[in-house]
Amino acid sequence: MRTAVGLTPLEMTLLAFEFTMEFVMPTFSKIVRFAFLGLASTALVAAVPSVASARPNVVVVFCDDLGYGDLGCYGHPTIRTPNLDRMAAEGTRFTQFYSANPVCTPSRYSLLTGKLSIRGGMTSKKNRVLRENSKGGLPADELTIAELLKQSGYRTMCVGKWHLGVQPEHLPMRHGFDHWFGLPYSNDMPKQLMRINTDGSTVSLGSNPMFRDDEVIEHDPDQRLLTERYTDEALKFITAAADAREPFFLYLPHSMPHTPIHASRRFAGKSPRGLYGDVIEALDWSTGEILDTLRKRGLAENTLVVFTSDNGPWLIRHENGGSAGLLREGKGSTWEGGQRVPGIFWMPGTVKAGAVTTELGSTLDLLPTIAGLVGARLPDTAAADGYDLGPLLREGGKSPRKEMFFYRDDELFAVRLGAYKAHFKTQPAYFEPKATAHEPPLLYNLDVDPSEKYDVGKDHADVVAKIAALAENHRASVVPVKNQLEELIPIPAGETK
Ligand SMILES: [Ca+2]
Repeated sequence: MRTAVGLTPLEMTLLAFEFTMEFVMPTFSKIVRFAFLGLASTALVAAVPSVASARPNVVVVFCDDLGYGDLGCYGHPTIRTPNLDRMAAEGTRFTQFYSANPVCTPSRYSLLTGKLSIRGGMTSKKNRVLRENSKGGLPADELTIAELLKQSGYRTMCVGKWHLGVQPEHLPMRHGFDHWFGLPYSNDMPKQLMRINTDGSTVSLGSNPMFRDDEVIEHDPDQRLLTERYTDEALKFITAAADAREPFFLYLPHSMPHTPIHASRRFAGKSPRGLYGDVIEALDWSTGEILDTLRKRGLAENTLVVFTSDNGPWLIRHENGGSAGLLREGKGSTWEGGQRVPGIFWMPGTVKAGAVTTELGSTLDLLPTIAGLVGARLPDTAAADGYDLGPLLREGGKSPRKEMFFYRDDELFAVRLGAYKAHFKTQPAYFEPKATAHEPPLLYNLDVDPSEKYDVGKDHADVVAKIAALAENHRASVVPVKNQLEELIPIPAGETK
């Protein structure tokens, strides 16, 4: 409880005691005075929830198809994002942060496991993402952030879009999450979720099902309310964990701004950017609610919050899709606009405040970074493609990440090393069935030319050779595994919308 002057009763007592010591009893022994203050301070610490010594909480806010250029703090001229701008001002903002893949399913696999999707069979030319009738999904033997933290005694929850498989063994509850509230796949897939029974027969769970834990609780939810419902669930989870004084991990993969986009009455018609702006401003509000709740509960300094996106903007949706800013192309492509996304890290007192880093980072780095933060040991086989960004976040300086591998489905299309990115193959995100091979590869200096306009390969044969060797080494490290995206369950005639 705080008084009108903002002090707790214990702080008032201490102040009164200070006054007595300074002005009423100036001859009182300083030794006795300090002893009393020491005892009183101990009592004060005990009266406030002990956050400094508790294990750090982790919140990952993961937008769907949010582009590099869609936030105020990333230069959008008309979308207002005061909460995310403040989060960036109080934390560290990356200008060269990458999602691990230009489409949903492989990107989500990589965030949770710290591995490129090729290593888990979670990418395919045949189906670029998991379907509502896919047999496969997130393999059981993968270590996810949720499993790591659950093993360390954390409460864990997924709120939002999963998109890592629809069979029971692929859902969040089997991959380290105590609870789940949300949709199993994208909001533009309002189709029959198909399940395989133990006897091999199949059953439909109906169209666009909303789950709570392992149960379908409704169908075709009102998409205007998704962001607010997810936020409500997230705040309830944080509050319950705070009440129980238990460390927690919240994974919040929003359904928005993946099309079809929708905004509630509270946000609709408010943004000069139109409906897309309304949707982003709702996501900004949502993140602000989470940060405010952490502040109010005294958890701000003990909670890492990460805000990022699963891939670049869906440009073929025109005004209903986002912006990659000055980057080339968008979702679905291995040009920078497909994978370079906003990346904001916040943990006051731990993550450097007001920092803007041009160093490289990726969603692949979240698992090792979180393991380092909470002091959990990662098995040698885990997070094969991730780095611990902890020292960079705490102190600034150089990133351990010097390279980035860009996959289109199961093929390595491009590799970045330092400032340079070589494209061995290119293909527009959509409407072009074949890739173009480049020999020698196209080479861009991304520090100088972030829009990938000027091929400088002929002037830098040494860089091209170095990147080609890195690509060869990487390819040799990939062990073939069963593909999870290719097998589909037939949907009975008449059941497909
Ligand atoms: Ca996406």
